[in-house]
Amino acid sequence: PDFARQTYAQRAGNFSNAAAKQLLDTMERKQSNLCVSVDVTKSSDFISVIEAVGPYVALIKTHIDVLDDFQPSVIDALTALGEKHDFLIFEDRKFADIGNTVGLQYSSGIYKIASWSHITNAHTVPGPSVVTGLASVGLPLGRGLLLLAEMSTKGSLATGDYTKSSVRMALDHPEFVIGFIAQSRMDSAAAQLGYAGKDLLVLTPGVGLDSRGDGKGQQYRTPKEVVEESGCDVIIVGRGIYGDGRNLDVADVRAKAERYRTKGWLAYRNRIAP
Ligand code: BMP
Repeated sequence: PDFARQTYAQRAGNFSNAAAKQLLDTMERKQSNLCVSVDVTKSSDFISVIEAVGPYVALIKTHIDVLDDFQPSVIDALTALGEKHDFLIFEDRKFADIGNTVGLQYSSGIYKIASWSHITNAHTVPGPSVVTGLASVGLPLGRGLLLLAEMSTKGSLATGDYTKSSVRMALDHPEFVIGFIAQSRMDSAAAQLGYAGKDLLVLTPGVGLDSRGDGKGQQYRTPKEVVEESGCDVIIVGRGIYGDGRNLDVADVRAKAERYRTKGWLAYRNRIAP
């Protein structure tokens, strides 16, 4: 099957993992393939941005460790907004250690990521034990994992054989790994590895409509390039929506989220019914 031509609702049936099904169903229900990455350092701004964009997103991505004034109550507020606005939560933790350590980092410490984040991600550099270590914590909770198969940054080393080996790691753990952070669909790599029948999601950062880069290595492509031309499933947008995070203009943040949601959905419609 050509998964890139299926609807998100159809694809929910391709997954056994609860978080993947929930994400695809949410995308279909809200007609949104937008994930907003809320990389601000004040908890009050964090909540303000999420309140503003909540109606337009299927997923909120966090870097919970950049909050200067983190308190566990922020997680309660985030979870409540997720229920109110019908979105899932993705902590962009990029785990990259031995299985025992990543299991502890996922379950414990100040953040207790596994207790609130539906989806998280990992670098594949340690090999398959990073997946099994995280799965031992996340799978009983119905969580899902994304593997970083490619990065958006200039000069990224995650290319070629590294990317292909990351695809193999995902295909070997279909109950917990739901897809990738990547810049394009991984179907041809999967087919080369002899797994043409397995659907995996592609969530893509480095998306912007008004800029091609940030001067610090980030590279931006448009929703059309990412979803329609490269076959990715979810656009991840941060500063394209809230700028540098200073002097937040909530009405403008809302308008930008609406704009990215519209562009992302149009690119998806064009892809499934060209
Ligand atoms: P922005 O749209 O403001 O450039 O933010 C992009 C977000 O996506 C950041 O949170 C960054 O950590 C993340 N990200 C990325 O930009 N490129 C990758 O390859 C992987 C990421 O997780």
